[in-house]
Amino acid sequence: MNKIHLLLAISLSALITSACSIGTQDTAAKVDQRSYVTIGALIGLSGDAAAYGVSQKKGIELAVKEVNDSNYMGGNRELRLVVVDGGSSGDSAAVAISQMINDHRIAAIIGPTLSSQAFKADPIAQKNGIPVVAVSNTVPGITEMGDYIFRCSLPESTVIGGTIKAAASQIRIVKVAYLWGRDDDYTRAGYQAFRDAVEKNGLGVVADETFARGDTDFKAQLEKITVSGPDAILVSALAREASPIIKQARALGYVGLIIGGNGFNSPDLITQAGSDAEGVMAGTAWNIGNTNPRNLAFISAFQKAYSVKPDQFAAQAYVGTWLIAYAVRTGGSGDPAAIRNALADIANFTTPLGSFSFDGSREPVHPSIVQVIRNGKFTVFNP
Ligand code: 1QQ
Repeated sequence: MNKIHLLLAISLSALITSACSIGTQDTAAKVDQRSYVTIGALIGLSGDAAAYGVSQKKGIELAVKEVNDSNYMGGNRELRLVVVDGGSSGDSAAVAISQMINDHRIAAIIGPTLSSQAFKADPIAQKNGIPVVAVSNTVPGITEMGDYIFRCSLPESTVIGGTIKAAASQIRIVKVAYLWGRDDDYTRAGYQAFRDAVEKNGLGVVADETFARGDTDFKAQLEKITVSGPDAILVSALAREASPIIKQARALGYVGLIIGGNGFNSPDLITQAGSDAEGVMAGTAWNIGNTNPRNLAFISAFQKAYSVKPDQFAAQAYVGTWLIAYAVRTGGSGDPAAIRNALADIANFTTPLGSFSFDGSREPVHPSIVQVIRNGKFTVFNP
């Protein structure tokens, strides 16, 4: 090697070394720029909430994978998911959210599953300036907890209002009986929503009975209700209590209508109540039969990933995750405050729930649906 060649070789190797070190610095710089946007999923994977939470987890994981595979957020940003079991009580959710916020640099939170948990957990996120997208909280007052709290789950009053209107005008029910859980925020709000809708539609009330979370025997209340001769029993219950209520009502010989709300929308209800669930009505934010192309794409991807059909809770959790990704993309940042501001601006975003917007109070705007269980499936009520 002559002198010139030697010099060339040395400078070439120096160039390569410096290019490599630029590469290393570059990668480090990207990490510093929060190229990972960490989402905390606080969902109920144990206890009463598991009838919804297990499905929510699937919806969230599918959305995260799709967002990352398509580099949807741009700028080398990727979603990183932290899933935490919030249990089924308010206290367990509060502990879980604090731990999640302490242990990770969380940019946004999805959950918690039950409204009774949200009332304990969300103020902690609000205080820490981390946006929350509720994907199954339907009780009034959720978004009023603060300007960082959003929900993509339709309030119970919306879905129940539509269901009672349909039952009154199409099935011509006249007299109703209430059976509701007295110790849970969701079941109490559902009872209130039923009462408002009953009054609005001019229906009569022949019985009003309650139960507690965890009860398994509802015969005493159902006997009083059946003797009073209602055209419909309006049940405000989580899935765990709803299934035995339906079975025990039928066992007592009640053949009339049974109507529920969001709490009924778990496939567990159909599995557990079996043929007794036939004809049960429930309002919903989503139905598997909706043929909008975005919904069809979601259903097909979900079935491919998990070999089971999605339910309302999977659909809403999937949408909640996409809303956060969309907010990162449109806001151009993975910082909590920027995500919060971009979420607030979301309008007419195409989702499996239909065209989705947040109103000025961070509440969801999209159509609600009335369902009836036919041949073991939630189908759209179409009299
Ligand atoms: C709430 C609900 C439950 C039925 C959802 C899982 O709507 O707690 O608000």
